[in-house]
Formats: sequence, C-alpha cells, structure tokens
Amino acid sequence: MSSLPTQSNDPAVPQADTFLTDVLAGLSQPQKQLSPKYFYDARGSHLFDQICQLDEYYPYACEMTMLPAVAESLAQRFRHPLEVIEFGAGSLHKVKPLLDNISAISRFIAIDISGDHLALASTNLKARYPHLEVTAVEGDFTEALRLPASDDKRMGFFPGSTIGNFSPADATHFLQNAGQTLGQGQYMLLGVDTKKPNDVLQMAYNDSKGVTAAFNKNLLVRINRELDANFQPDHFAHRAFYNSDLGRVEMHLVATREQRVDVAGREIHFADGETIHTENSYKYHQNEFESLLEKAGWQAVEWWHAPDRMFSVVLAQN
Ligand code: AVI
Repeated sequence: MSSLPTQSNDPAVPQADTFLTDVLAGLSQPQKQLSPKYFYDARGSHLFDQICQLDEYYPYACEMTMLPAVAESLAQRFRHPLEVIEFGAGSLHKVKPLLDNISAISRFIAIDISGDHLALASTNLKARYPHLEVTAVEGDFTEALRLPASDDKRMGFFPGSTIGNFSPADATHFLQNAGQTLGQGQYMLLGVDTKKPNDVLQMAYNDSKGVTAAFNKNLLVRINRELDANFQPDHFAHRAFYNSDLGRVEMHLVATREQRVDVAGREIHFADGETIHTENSYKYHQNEFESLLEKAGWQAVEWWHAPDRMFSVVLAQN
C-alpha cells in the first residue's frame, strides 16, 4: 500500500449533502446546535493551530511538555514493531515526540476528516522522517474503519483531549469503534483534560486575542460558503462557559439581534439572544475516565499527569 497521497475511506467522508442535512437538522432543534466536527475546514484547522499557540490555552502546551517523557516510558514497553494510528490527526505535531523517542514505530497511519490539511501535514512529516511509512486516510475517525492488514502491535493515538468533544455516550461509542479498528489486545494512548478551577477554563476558551471567537464564528462562514447560506457572522457573538453540573465547557454562538437566515432556501429564525450550541469540551477526573474506558471495553494501564493535574495522558489496552 502506498504511503501517500491522502486516500478516502469511503462512506466515512462527510459529503456536502450530509453537512446540509446535519446543519438543517441542528438548526431545527429547540436548542439550535451544530456539530464541532464541522469547525475543521482549512481556515478552521488553521485557527485551531493558532489557539494551540495561545498562552491561555493550556491543554496543548501541557500535553506537548508531557509527551517526550510519556514516549520514553512507552519505548520501554514497546520493543517490537509498532503501528501508531492517530485519530483526528490534524497537523501531526503531537506524534513527533513519539516518533523521536520510540524507535519501534514502523508505520504511522493518520486519520482525519480534513483531507487537504492532512495531506500537507503528512507530506511534511514524511520529509522529516524519510524512513517512516506514512499513510494518510481521509475519513470520519468516529466510525470503525478498516486498516491495512498487519501483524505488528498497534497503538491508537488520540491526543489533545479531543475525546472531551464527545458526549460520554459518544466517547464510549468512539472507543468501542476504535477497539474494532485496532483489534483485540491492542493499545490506545489518550490525552484527557481534567476538572479544574472555573477561571482557568474561562480564560482558555475566551482568549484575549479573540482567536477562539474567530474559530467559533468560522463555522458560520463555512456554512455560507458551502451551503449557500447568508449568515452575518457579525450578528453573532462567541460565548464559552463551564457548566459544572455536566462537567463541560460549552461554546455557543449568540444572536445579538432578532434575525432571519436563509440556509439552502430554508428560512431559520433567531430570537435576540438565542444561541447555537457549537461545542462541548468535557473535563474528567481520573476515576470518571477509567469508568468510561471500562464501559467501552478498555482498561487503563498507565497514567501520566501534568503538574497540578492540569492535563493527563493515559495508556489503555483492550
Ligand atoms: C479539539 N478540542 C479538544 C478543543 C477543546 O479544547 O475542546 C477544541 C477547542 N475549542 C475551543 N478551543 C479549543
């Protein structure tokens, strides 16, 4: 199987009509909502990379600081050829500490919904690690996928606390599917964001430069471009807050006036102050996340924690 270019893992790739159906269904709910998976067009992926460089957005820096030590400890555990499969791979920054420290890694398979972004990132990765076999798969990593056959051990890699963007039920479903994709007796390395004081979360999701606000509003720009809609992004405001009852940061787009928007010929009404719920970012205690893993057929094998437990990484086996 050739390592490049990006290949499409058919039914999983979101088609324009799926996007339209999802958007119309989401905007027809009493609490309007849009899936955060649609944030990541080219501009959205770029804005997310910028978020990761912000001082206020601690998850990226915490995890990047932890990963070399995590990788050194994994290098002791994995001494035979190991395939690493990254789910929702994005810019492929996070895998570099693994590639730099775990010599057993024989092949890297990157799965992401944003094909163009992934193809470019894979080409750059291949240039930096010329001996590594790199396969880029454009697809919906939340579904079970068919990987190229192999006898090597496999370790799924799901960093960045992206698992927090799923509801606990969807996270369980994702972990079950990942278990099917990887096979029995395989491993999964996950970044998990932890519960912490409200003000830290408040700053992380309401950054002073307004990058998170631009990331949130870009969803409307994307809908305008791809679905023939006429949202006026300036008529919406970014809102993010920690919902302590549900243990999650919520992001919304708030209509700053009453308005009507046309989406592919369908008129959507917004009352002044009405919101579109665009993202949840769940935060977990270690025991809560272990229960989630167990429900999905995984066992935590080893945990690593950033200072003050600002962020955690866990290795699980199924
Ligand atoms: C990708 N994901 C883990 C990010 C998060 O923190 O939930 C997305 C994000 N949303 C706002 N800032 C970052």
